Amino acid sequence: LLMSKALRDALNERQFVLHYQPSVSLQDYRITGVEALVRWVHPEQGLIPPSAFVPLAERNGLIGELGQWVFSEACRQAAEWRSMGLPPLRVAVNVSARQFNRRRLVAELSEVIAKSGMVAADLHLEITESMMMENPKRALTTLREVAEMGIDIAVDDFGTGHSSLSYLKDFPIHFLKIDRSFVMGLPEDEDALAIVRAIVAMAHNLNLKVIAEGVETAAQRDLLAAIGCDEAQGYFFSRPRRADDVIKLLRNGK
Ligand code: G
Ligand code: G
Ligand code: MN
Ligand code: NA
Repeated sequence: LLMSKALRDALNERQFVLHYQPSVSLQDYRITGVEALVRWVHPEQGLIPPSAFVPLAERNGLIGELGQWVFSEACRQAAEWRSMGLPPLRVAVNVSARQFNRRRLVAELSEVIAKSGMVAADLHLEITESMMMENPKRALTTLREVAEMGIDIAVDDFGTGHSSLSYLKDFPIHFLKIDRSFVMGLPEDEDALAIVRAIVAMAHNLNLKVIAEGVETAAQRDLLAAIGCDEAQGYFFSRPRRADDVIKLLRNGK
């Protein structure tokens, strides 16, 4: 309850910041985009990670307002990067289950995009398999509306949910993000490698692109590139960083 009140106050006082983790092409190692990750800038405790407050915000209903702030800040930042004449950079935003089920999601998104002046195609949404499976009919309608706005959709933590694969052919999905748990065991773990290979082959047959998450070593990067995985993200390339540090990375061209 105390924490709920603190989070309520934090929203009123806008005590949040987005950090951005780059993803790179495995063909030329250029930066393709960034994933926005929210942090709570607590006046006494400093930076608090999303794992410590996003689940709470889901439970107490503050996720709508928090998610709305994340959208508007990510879009504002995307428009700013565009205006600086940087190479096109997509900004991926995580959407949580309760936020995804809000009836106002699509209306809020178009409002935020219009207000920011950003290019809708620069925005990606990351959703999970379980979010699509909870109410597939409704999810399909929502995702179609989102895709019609020009926003690409990525399936986050792919391979960890309990879901059928049939949604992959019916839903407007553009990217699969291979969960870190599969990448972690590479290159030694032959079973993990078999799964990663299968995901990449299936995705490409369905015309989807694949992003490997949690890449921490050059050996993992090289193996994923050899398999034909399209993009990678992880500490090997960069930790999540502040917006001004993203600029530095882009200007250095790596
Ligand atoms: O940055 P970190 O490693 O602590 O992120 C942990 C989790 O928090 C990830 O699963 C990520 O999807 C989630 N997360 C980060 N930012 C946001 C956000 O803005 N909205 C939602 N719903 N989840 C987020
Ligand atoms: O669930 P989601 O994929 O949105 O979570 C992203 C989270 O993964 C972030 O909290 C981010 O800090 C973390 N992360 C990103 N890259 C790596 C990595 O290379 N290794 C580990 N252990 N965590 C990572
Ligand atoms: Mn994510
Ligand atoms: Na993920």
